Amino acid sequence: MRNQVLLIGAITLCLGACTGAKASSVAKTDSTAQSASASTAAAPVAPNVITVHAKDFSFATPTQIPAGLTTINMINDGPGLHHVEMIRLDSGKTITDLEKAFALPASPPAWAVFTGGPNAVDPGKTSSATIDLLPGNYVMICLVDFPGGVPHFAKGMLMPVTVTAATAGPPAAAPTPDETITLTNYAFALSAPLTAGPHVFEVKNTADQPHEVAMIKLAPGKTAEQFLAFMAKPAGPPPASAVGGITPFTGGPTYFTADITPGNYALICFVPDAKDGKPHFMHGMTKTITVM
Ligand SMILES: [Cu+2]
Repeated sequence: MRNQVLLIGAITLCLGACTGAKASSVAKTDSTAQSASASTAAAPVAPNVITVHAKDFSFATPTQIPAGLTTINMINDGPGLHHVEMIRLDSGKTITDLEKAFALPASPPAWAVFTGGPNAVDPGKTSSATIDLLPGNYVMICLVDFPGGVPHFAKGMLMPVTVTAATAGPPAAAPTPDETITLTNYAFALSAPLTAGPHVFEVKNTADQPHEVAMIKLAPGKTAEQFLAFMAKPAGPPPASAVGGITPFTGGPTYFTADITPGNYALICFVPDAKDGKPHFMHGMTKTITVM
């Protein structure tokens, strides 16, 4: 139980601008606690933490990450909306192969494994997600195509990242969620009504294709439909702010944190459908939630 408290502490710390120094001091505290009780089994440790800066149109990121559960804190340096998607390249495929595949109208090939990451937040904010990284070659990519319809990876937001063998020691324990979101074709199901306050969300995708959670806080009186209309054709002030979530992935679980305040939220999936290429929100994959 005490370790769970420590883990939640680490995640709460990282909701703000989490630095590598903070992360390593958390890890140190944890390993000191372990050696103090050497007679007990190795205690689980917090996930590895990395910090990524995103801006128009590049990422500043560590290019080598040890395998295992990893909390990615993405700081959006703006001025646009950005997110982090980690795509694992299997079958010896390269970043050039991925760029070629994305240039075709077809769905992404099976060797491009979508593993998620922190979803879009407004400029100046931090989005935090925890995902499990296997050793291999990954591409960190921004699929956001707002404004103008050209995906940001085509403007430079793609970076090769090598996930190396896990570091020695006990494996990291998963964050302790207080809410589970289950993704299906084409719906979001919440395990409990959403309440105000900081939350750790667990997200499971039980479908046969990638889905995402784009979490949006609607401006007073605005609807998810008005937000989607704005995304298609921006005019006037944005009717919502982006507050994070998890980028497209299969399987899971993945985790993200968000501080929820009273008002209306929308969960939206923008992933193009595997069968007809239409974004999943056009298949009904939006959910509006009122938080008292
Ligand atoms: Cu971007």
